[in-house]
Amino acid sequence: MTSPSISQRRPNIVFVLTDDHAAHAIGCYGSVVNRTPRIDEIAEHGRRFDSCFVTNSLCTPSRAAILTGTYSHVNGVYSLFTPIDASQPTFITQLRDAGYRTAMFGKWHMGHGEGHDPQGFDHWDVLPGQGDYWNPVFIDAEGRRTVEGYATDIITDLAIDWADSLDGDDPWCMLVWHKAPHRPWEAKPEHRALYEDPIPVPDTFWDDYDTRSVSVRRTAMRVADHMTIEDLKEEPPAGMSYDEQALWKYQRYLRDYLACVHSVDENVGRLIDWLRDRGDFDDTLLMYSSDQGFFLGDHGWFDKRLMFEESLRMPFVLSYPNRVPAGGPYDRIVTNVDMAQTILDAAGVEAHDRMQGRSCWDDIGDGDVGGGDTAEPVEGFYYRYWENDDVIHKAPAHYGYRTDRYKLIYYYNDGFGLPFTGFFTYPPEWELYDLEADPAELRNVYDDPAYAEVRAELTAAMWREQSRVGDAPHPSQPVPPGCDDVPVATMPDLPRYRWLDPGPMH
Ligand SMILES: [Ca+2]
Repeated sequence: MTSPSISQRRPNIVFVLTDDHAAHAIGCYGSVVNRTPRIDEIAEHGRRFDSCFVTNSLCTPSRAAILTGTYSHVNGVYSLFTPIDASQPTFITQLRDAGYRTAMFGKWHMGHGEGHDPQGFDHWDVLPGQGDYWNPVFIDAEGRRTVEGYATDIITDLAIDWADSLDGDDPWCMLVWHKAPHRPWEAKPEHRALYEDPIPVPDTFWDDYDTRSVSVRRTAMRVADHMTIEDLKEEPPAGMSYDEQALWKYQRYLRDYLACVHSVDENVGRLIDWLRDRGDFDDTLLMYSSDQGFFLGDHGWFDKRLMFEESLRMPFVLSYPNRVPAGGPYDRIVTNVDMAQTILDAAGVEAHDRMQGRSCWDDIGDGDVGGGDTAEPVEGFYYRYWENDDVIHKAPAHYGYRTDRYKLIYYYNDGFGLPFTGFFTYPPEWELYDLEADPAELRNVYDDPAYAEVRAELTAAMWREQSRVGDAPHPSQPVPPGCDDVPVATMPDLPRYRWLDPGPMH
């Protein structure tokens, strides 16, 4: 890797990450339910990633993957209940070692206390756990305090105040990581009023799950059946049929969700305006993403966790006008594991040897800063959701492999005793989707003889990719034909329920 020339100023970096913001609730991704002019503005001046995916569709594990540039089985953050060992190398520690000043504001959600609080930051100021929308408590190195106001505004205020307080020319990087638009979607009243009109209902809202696995049918993430009074804020009106009530809940859910997004968009606009006022917009790497996607009534669901597109796809837009020519959508597959190395490459800073991703900087930057070799596009990526059958969402543990056209999923339905997983195991099941013939993923073709060859190829490709990233297959999965020579990783030493194993994690 070559170093940047001395005349090139290293970029300041602003990374805005939201929680559960689906790409299909962003204007530039073609949303039919809302508009987000300020997030779109980043894409207009830079690039929009159309095939950015999460490798474990859950908040805490995705954050750990983004920071460390590694998969869950390497960073040890499998679920919501496996706090991070915050001493791991991250893109933040790499930047700091290279002279960057670093800060973190907002939602951390990877554990608190010794060993789990943020590390590698000159300054951090975060919400405890999920945090509150209104008058939230913040934790910093000094302790806890309550800040009056609305979380999305406050997080932006804290970030701007910190950067404005810096003297000198050394570059800086700040993470502006919002709680919004996470459940329970407590919006500002004036924003809620913007979404009172009936919101379009997704075509798949009444999905009957025909041909889909029992594993998927068991999930407790249906708008009609599993939204709580805290989500809905009030009981549905009396006298409604089941279907009418489902639609009422959908409207209520989307109204509040989109109103929370509205505040996010406004605050992204505040950051853009602030950067422009400082004369720094063209020379700043400004990124917007979310820790995963979200079901917005698609397949009748809310929440995430599954490999279906709405949950799997991450919105990701970035601008850096002095180095990234504004271009069309970037179509190649990238994942949250790739973000750390892409950021480091943009800054001309070496990645840590342990990082498992690939930088796509040479595809989008002007080539003068990073200097790595342009990477060949990957054929597919590996995914694994570990939090099996938790008591609330009942989502199955599974792994899978997605290419541009196909998606193979193996539901192994086993929690290994990981904290907060269910105690039951269920028979393994497979799903296979042809995204070209069936973009809505309504037809599982795993048992369709017409797909036998595709199925065999994908099963082998997944086995190889799982091996390449060092993860272990579930013992129930047979070795695919032709894969006898592929090395199989051993299972990592998993954290378990405290009473099952009082050992390493707690
Ligand atoms: Ca999330």
